[in-house]
Amino acid sequence: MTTTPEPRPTQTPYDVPAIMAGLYGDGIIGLKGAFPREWVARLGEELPVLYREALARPGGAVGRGTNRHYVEIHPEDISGFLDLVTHPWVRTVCESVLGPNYKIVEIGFDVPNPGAKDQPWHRDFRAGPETLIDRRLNSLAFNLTTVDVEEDMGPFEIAPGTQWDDPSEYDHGMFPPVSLFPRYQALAQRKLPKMGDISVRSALTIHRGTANTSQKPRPVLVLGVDAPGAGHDEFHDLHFTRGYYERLPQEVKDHLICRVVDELEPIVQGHTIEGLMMGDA
Ligand SMILES: O=C(O)CCC(=O)C(=O)O
Repeated sequence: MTTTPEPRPTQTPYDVPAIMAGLYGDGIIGLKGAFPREWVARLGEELPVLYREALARPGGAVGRGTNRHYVEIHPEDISGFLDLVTHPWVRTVCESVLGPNYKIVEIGFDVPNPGAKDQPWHRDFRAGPETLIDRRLNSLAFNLTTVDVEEDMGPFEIAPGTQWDDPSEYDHGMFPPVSLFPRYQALAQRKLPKMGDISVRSALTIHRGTANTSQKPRPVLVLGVDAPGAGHDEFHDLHFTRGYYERLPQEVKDHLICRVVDELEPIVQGHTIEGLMMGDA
C-alpha cells in the first residue's frame, strides 16, 4: 500500500530548467561522478552473479540480440538500491519531469557481451497519446554503467531529439524503417560513460547498443520511473520482502509501485522487445 505525497516545491541544488530542457530537447542528460568508483565496483561484482543465476533460470534473462541480454532484478538483490533512488539528482530529475508523485516501476540491467552486434535503432516501448498528442514525457530510464566504457565495447548510441518523431511508419510503434536510419546515423551521439556517471533518457529517444568488438562485457543498470498512470508497471514485477520494505524510508515507499511478499519470487521477464530478439541491424 503506497500513499500519495502532497506536491511541494522542490529544494534542490540542481538546475531544474536545464534538466527539463535536456530531457525535452535532446532526450538524454547525465551527471558525471554521481557515485564513487568503489560503490560502482561493488555493483559491478553483484551483477555478474545475478546474470549467471538469471541465465540458468527459464525466462530469467531476455535476449536483446546476439550476445546481449536484459535481466530484471529485485531491488534488494543489489546493495546500492537505496543510495540510487535517494540520490538527490535522481530525485530532482524525477520530480522535475514526472512530478512529485513519480513511481519507480523497474530495475534491471543490460549486458552487451563480446560479439554483440549493432542493434536496430529503436524505442523501448510505443509512445502513447500523452507524448504524441499532449507532448509530455511520462517515463524515464536511468542508466548507470559498471565499467569505464571504451570505443570497442559497443557503446550506447542515441539520436537526440527523436523522442518527438512521428512513429506512424515504425514497426510495432518502436522500430523505424531502415529508410530512416540515415537520419539517426547523422544525429547519433556515442556515449562513453565512466564508472560513477549516471544518465537519464526518455526511452522514446531513438537509440541502440552497438557492436562489442572487445573481450569485455559492458553491463549497465537500468532504473525505470513513470509519471502516475503511465502504466509501465504492467510489464514489470517489482517486489520486496516484508523486512526489507519495512526498513525503507517512507519517502522511498511513496514512490514505489510494488508487491510486498514473504519470500522473493523469481522474476519472469515481462518486458520483451520482440524486434531485438529476432535479429541485429
Ligand atoms: O546497449 C545498451 O546500453 C542499450 C541496449 C538497448 O537499447 C536495448 O537492449 O533495448
